[in-house]
Amino acid sequence: MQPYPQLPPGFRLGASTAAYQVEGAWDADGKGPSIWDEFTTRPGAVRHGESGRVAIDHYHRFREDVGHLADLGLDDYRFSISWPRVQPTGTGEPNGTGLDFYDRLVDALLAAGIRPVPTLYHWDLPLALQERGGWLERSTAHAFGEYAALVVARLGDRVHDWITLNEISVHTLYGHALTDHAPALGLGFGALVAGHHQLLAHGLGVRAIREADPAHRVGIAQQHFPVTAASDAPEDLEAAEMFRVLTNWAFSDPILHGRYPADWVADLLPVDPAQLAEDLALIAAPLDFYGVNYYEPSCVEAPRPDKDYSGVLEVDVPEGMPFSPVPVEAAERTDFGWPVAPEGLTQILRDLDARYPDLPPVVVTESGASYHDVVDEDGRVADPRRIAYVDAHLRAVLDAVDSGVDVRGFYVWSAFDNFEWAAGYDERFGLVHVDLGTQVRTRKDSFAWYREVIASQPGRQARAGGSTPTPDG
Ligand code: GBH
Repeated sequence: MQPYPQLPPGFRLGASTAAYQVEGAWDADGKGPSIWDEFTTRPGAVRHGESGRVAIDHYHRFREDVGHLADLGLDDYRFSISWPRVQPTGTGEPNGTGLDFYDRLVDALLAAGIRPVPTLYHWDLPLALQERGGWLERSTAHAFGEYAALVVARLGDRVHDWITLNEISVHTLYGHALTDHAPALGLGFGALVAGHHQLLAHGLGVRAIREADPAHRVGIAQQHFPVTAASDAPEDLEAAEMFRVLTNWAFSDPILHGRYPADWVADLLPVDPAQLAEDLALIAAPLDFYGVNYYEPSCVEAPRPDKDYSGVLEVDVPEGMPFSPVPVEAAERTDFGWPVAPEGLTQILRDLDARYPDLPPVVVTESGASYHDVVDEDGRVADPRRIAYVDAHLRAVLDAVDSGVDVRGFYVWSAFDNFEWAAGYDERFGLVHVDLGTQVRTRKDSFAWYREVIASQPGRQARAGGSTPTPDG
C-alpha cells in the first residue's frame, strides 16, 4: 500500500452500525417491539418484504464480530442501543437481560482495546410509545431522558463517549413527513414537531448524561450535505435555500445556534413562544463533539410546471412542495445509485465551520457506500470501488482539516453488511461481507485496506490477528 497521509495527532478511525440493522433477536430476552418491527410487516414497505427480525444476528454473534473489529484495529466502534430492548414499552423498569447484552458487548470491546461509542437512539422507537403518539408528543422526549439515564447508570462506569440521537432530520423527514421509513406518517410540514421533540430529547439526554458524570463526552450524529441550486435563477436559488433549511439547518441551528433558522420553521411548531425559548436553551447545551454523517450532495430546482418528477430520485417529494430535488451530476455512482462526491464532504464541513462560530470538534460519524459485493470462488470479496470511495472521503476530510476545520475522527458506515432500512439486504455497506443465508462473515478487500490505513498511523500497530474467529469463539 502507498504510505497513507498522516492524520492529525489523536485523529480516531472507527466504524459504525445500528441496533435494528444488525442485532436481529427482535423478541429475545424480553425485548419489546419497535416501530421498525411493525413497519417491516406492512406489505410493500421494504424491498422483497425483508426485515431486521434476524438481520446479521449480531445479538448472538457479537463475540465473533468484535473479533473482526479487533483485527481491524479500530480506535472507536459506534453502535446503537435498542430502546425497546432496555425498556420494552419505552418507560418504567429496565429489562435487565436486555441491558446485559450491552454490558457484554462493551466489555468485549474494551478487552479488544476498542473505545465503545454508543448511540442511544437510531430510529427504533418502542412501539408502545408510538401508540401514544411517538415523537409528535413531548412526553416521548421526557421518556427518552429517563431511558438515557438508565443506560448511563448501567454502562457509564466503562463508556465515556455518548451519541444521543442519529439523524433527526432523516427520521423526521423520511419517517414523519414522508412514508419511506417507520412510522410512515406522511405528515408533510406537520412533521416538524417530531423533529422538535427529538431535539428536546437530545437536550434532555445531554442533561441526563452530564448529571451522571460531568466527565462524559457527549455528541449527536446528524446527516449533513451541501445543497446547490440547479441554476442561478432567483426561483431556483430560493428553492435550494428552503431545501437547505428543511434538510440541514432546521436540525442543527437549534443545537448550535439556540434558534430555528427561519420564522417559517418555528411558526410551524405547535409550541408557545415561552416554551420554545425554554426548549431551545436546553437543546443548545454545549457538546463535546458534533457528529456528521455524509453520503451525497443535493441539487434542487423550483418545480417546473410541466415536468414529471416521479421516479427522478429514489425518494419522491410530494407534489405541491416548493422545491424539487434533481439528480446531481457525477462521474460515478455507487450500486445504490448515489453519486460519488467526496468534495461535498469537504464543502459541508467548511460550511458548518463557517456557519457556527462555536462548532464543537467534528467527528464524521458515518461515511461509506453500497456495492453489491459477492464472495468469489476463492472466498475473496474484491471491492476496489469501496476502497476508492472511503479513501477519497477520508482525504476529503483532510482537505477540510487543512482549511482549518477541527475534525477529530472518521467512522466508516458500516463495519458489517446489514439491513439497509427500506432497501433491505440488497445494499451492502460493510467492510465485512455477511451471507444472509448462512451468517458467514467474510472480510472484504476494503477491510484489509482499512486495517493498513489504521496501522500506518503513529501509535497503532497492526494487531497480530488476521484469523477469523469461529462463530462461537
Ligand atoms: C444513514 O442515513 C443512516 O444513519 C444509516 O442507518 C444508513 O444505513 C446509512 O445512512 C446508509 O443509508 O438520492 O433520494 O435516494 C442516511 C440517509 C437518506 C442518505 C437517503 C442518502 C438518498 C436520497 N440517507 N439519501 S435519494
